[in-house]
Amino acid sequence: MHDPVAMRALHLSRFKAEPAIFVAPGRVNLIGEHTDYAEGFVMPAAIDFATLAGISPRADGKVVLHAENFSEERTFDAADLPKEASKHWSDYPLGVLAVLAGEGVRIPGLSLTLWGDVPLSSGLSSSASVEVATALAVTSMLGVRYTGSVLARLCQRAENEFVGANCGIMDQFISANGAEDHALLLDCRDLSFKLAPIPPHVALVIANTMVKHSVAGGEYTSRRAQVEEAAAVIGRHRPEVRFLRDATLEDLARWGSEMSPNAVKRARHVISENTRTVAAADALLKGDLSKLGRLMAEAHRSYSQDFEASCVEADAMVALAQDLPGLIGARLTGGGFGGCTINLVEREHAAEFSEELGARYATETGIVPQLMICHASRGAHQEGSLVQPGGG
Ligand code: GAF
Repeated sequence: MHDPVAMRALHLSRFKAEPAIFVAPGRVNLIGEHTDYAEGFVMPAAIDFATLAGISPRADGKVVLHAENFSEERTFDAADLPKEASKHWSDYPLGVLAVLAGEGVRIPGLSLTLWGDVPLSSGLSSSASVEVATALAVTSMLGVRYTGSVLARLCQRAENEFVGANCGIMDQFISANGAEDHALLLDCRDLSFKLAPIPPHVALVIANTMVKHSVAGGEYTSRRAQVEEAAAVIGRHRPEVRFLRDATLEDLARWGSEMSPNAVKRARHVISENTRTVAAADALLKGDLSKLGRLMAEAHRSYSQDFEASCVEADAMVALAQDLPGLIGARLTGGGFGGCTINLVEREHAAEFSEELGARYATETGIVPQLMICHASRGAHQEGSLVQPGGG
């Protein structure tokens, strides 16, 4: 688990300066996959795993970035920061600095230590947590205060415009705005959201298939293109439809023949997933956990069969969980093609569930998975402070 005392000691010994420390969590998405860039709904929760950023000003005009996870330091001139990514971990903090600079923020000399325990390439948004931790650290040092929504947009732009990954808003938004013990139903059109409490007897059991996931990969991009193709075809007939958020299954039945077969399947997933996500939030708010579990099962089927974003290992992880004690619902979470499944599990069974699922998965696939029993945690904040960037 992340340790602010260790972060302080690390930054002090490396930079001989007292850091202010910021925390930004990773996330797990309960339901609502590949709907964010279709201006639809998602329902993620922030998790216990996070990136910590220690920051202090420097008088020499340098920006020094140290990533403890990679035991590596990079130094730049604050007045002449890179304008392009170099496929290196520093792209994420540099992307944030580039976007802030583009917004007219003058980037001063600073030392930034980054350390995180969000498993990398696992679909738990380690990149978003680095971006949000960096953005909050830098803006706080400068005395600039952004709302959580603005901070999230800036970080999404860092990823889209600098890193070059065409992601939506979900990951950065939940990292900035997560709330302890709550899932967050986000309307990705206007960034309005509703918090839904996760009952104390429910644990979030995250099961890492150990199959590497990346949003920078071609599959994420091609799925997004197919979703956009479907929206464009429907929009030719109903110009008010610019995103699949506004399309219906009837639209798809009428005009699907004008699309590629893949676009039809991807659209069927996105349109039905939007409906499921809103229904899932309603079920959670009403305490109807069996309905929530059924919706998660449907969501996984749709993600696997229509969106074709699952993989053999993730399908196995979901199937193997089905008859284990305490399971409420299981599905592949995040951008797809590997990564983790999310299992909502009765807390009293969570330890036994995790152990048994891990053993079954190892026997079936020959891969030793990582099982994490998590709870929904608060979004980005300064260590020791109760204040969050806040919604709006
Ligand atoms: C990744 C992206 F970064 C998100 O924006 C979202 O599209 C998700 O995949 C799929 O729901 O995490």
